[in-house]
Amino acid sequence: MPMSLNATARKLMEPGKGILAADESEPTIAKRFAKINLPNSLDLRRDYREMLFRSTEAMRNYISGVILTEETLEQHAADGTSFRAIMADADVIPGIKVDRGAFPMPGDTGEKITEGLDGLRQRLEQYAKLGAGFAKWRAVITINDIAPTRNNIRANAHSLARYAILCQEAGIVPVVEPEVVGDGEPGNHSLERCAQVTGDVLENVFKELRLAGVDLGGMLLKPNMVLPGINSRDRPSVDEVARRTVEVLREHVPAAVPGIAFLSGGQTDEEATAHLSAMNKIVGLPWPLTFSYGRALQNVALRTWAGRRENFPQAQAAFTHRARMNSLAALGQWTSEQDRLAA
Ligand code: 5MM
Repeated sequence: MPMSLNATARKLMEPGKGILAADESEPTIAKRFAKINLPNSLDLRRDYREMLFRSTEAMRNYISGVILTEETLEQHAADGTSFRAIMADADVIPGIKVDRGAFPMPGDTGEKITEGLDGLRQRLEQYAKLGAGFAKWRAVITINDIAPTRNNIRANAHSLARYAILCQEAGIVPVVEPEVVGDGEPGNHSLERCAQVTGDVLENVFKELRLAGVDLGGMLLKPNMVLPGINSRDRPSVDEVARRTVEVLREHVPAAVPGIAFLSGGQTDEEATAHLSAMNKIVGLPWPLTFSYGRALQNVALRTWAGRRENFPQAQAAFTHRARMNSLAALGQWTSEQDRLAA
């Protein structure tokens, strides 16, 4: 019998585990590869993802699910083993990014609207047959002098709700990702502005999810942390970020949601880990908190791999270290000393 939505969501939130976001679209992976002077070829993309998914220690102990792209969901390692078989072996749930990307919103506010609803019902049926247990859709919310507009927040929240209910109909757990972007331009907003916008966005998202009839017990939320923009003069402490993030979430995220898995959003690896750990030290949280990081899990592994299969062991060690640090953070047990000693 297939697992219930709630059981899948809870398995993704297993204590001490989190989600690996490996769903870089082609333009994004091309950017990541370009930084280490690699072309964006099919073989290199396969090798890179094989290196990650065959990090057996990390996958077995610290990772509950991996967000894949359409390409990777059906891909095989160089020796012909399917990525899905590699994940099944490590008891990791395969997930899939189902949005088609964020495109400029009509008008000139600099905002984006995520596309991909047309044909989504049929695609989800196919993904479910291929074994996807969860699916992710990312909405991008911009902060600038005139944004976010009410129109953009509502449009993105509505799309998230339409995607989420379609996922649940297909027996797939929606991982709802409304990202208030902190590392884009101009990026000079304060921590408080991020808190206010994040609260507003979450309020609208849950309003639309309820209107669409989404079962809140059968979904996960993937939000940004409350942080100042990348070019802001605000320098909040780790504890301040943790406190404000939890305050905003408490105010706007119903306790019925089985878990929250944060995106890293351009934070340094150690910041993303430290913030998560500090949040998990706060007592009486209504939901478990973990990671669903892309860059903050992959940065060092990507550079260490450098496009060479012979570097797999070192790159896998780097990935395993980061995954273990974030596992400790998901339990509220991470320390910077441990991070450095073990590095
Ligand atoms: C891995 O990147 C994901 C896909 O982004 P694009 O569609 O823009 O290529 C992205 O949605 C990611 O899952 C989240 O933003 C979390 O990644 P970070 O790096 O912010 O933790």
